Order: sequence, then C-alpha cells, then structure tokens
Amino acid sequence: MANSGEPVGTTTQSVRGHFITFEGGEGAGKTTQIARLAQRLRENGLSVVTTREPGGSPGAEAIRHVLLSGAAEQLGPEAEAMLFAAARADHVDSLIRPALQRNDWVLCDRFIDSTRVYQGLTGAVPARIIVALEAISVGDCKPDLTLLLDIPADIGLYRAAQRRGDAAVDRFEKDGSEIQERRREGFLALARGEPSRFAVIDAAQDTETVAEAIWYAVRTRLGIGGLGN
Ligand code: T5A
Repeated sequence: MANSGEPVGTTTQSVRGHFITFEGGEGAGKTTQIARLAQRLRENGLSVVTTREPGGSPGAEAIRHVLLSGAAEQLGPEAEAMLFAAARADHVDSLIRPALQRNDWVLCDRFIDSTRVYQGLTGAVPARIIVALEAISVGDCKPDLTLLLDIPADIGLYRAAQRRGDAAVDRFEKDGSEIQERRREGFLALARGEPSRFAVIDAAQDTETVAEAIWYAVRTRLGIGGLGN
C-alpha cells in the first residue's frame, strides 16, 4: 500500500515532478491526447512517463482484468471500489511516486476522480468510504493538474464503439447514455469544486484543437510558458 508504515494520508517523501491526470467519460479522447502531450513534452527535452488506471503496474494490470471483465461486479460496489484502490496503491508505490521523485512528468489516464465519479457520485459507494480508500491508496500523491476532457455522453460512446469494433463492451462502458451523462455532470461538479486543479477542455472538438487547448492549459497552469511549441 502507499506510504506503508506511515499514518494514513501522510508521507515523508516530497513530490518533485509534474503529475497530470486525464479524466472524462468513455471515448473522450484521453488516450489520444496523452500520446500527443507526451510527444510534445519530449520534444522539449523533458522526461515523460505515460500510464493508465486501472493498471499501470503488473499487479494493478492483473486487477484491471478482474474489474473490466465484470468478474468483480457480483461482489458489490464497495468491493469493486476496494479493488480500484488496491490497484491504485500498487501503481502509486511502484510507478508514479518513483517517477515523480526522479523529476519525471507523469501523465496518467484516469485517477482518483474516476473513482469519485464512477464508484462515488454515480455509484453506490458512500463518500466516507471513497475518502478513506483515497487516503490509503494515494496519500499526498495528488495530481498537480487534472485535464477534464468534457464531451456529451452520446458522442463519447459513439467514438468508443468505433474504436472497439467487434470487441466486447466492458463493465462500465455498457452503462447507457443516461448514466454516462450523470458521470459527465459528476466530473464537471468536481471541477467546479477544485478550479485550481482542474482545467476543463471541450473534447468534442477535432483532435488538433483539443491538443492545442491542452498544451495551453499545461503551459499556463504549471507556469512553464517558456516551453517551445
Ligand atoms: N474506472 C476507472 C472506474 O470505474 N473507476 C476508476 O477508479 C477508474 C480508474 C476504464 C474503465 O474503468 C472505469 C472507467 C472506465 O469505464 P478503459 O478501457 O481504460 O476503461 O477506457 P476509458 O478510460 O474509458 O478510455 P476509452 O479508451 O474509452 O477512451 P479514451 O481513451 O478517452 O479515448 P480514445 O483516445 O481512445 O479515443 C476514442 C476514439 O475516438 C477517437 C480515437 O481515434 C478513438 O478511435 N478520437 C476522436 N475522434 C474525433 N475527434 C476527436 N477529437 C477524437 N479524439 C479521439
């Protein structure tokens, strides 16, 4: 678990690199835009680690399979939330925190806000459990910037279906557009509550326009305007 041996929610290790998370609904374009941003940062001579949740470390990838196949659904929402937290704790300990301590940039596809929305706001898991699991799994390893790729649920689901082709729909993608729209509203509510951490990006635009909006947000929010194009 993150910070083993430390009181829950605290750490003695300071985070030095930049930690950016990408959040949003299904098919919002997170994977596409993480690759674009990583390339741009590398062109500026920066060391970048890209990763995803659930997953990102061998242990967490094993848990990802259990979660997205739907095998854990019958255990109930709280058990699913605990599995997301267990995966996250391993991911933070084995990949994210060491990368930040090396002064790398970490770009992560989904993180704490996905749990807050999918399991919490639009799931059935009480807020006090979400808060406790987050403290145990993440401690103070919080994102410096969260890019919320906001998109109408129907457009996101259409894009996700196009990308998926004939492959089976996963545990959370199978939920209809009504719940996906509630998730969208949940993310937007989180962004309103933490405006200094979140930048909301209109992800319904074309890929190039979204990439430019993200680049502007990264440069201005993280105070690195000196970076080139
Ligand atoms: N989950 C996750 C929880 O419930 N709790 C948690 O705590 C966490 C961490 C993960 C699932 O787990 C749930 C949420 C998810 O349901 P996943 O397989 O990792 O599932 O999938 P997602 O994160 O949902 O990501 P997707 O792969 O569905 O979508 P992306 O990455 O947002 O989108 P992307 O880049 O793959 O693009 C989708 C398609 O659209 C095209 C792309 O080419 C691609 O074909 N596209 C565009 N088309 C037009 N215009 C643009 N601007 C486009 N950008 C991309």
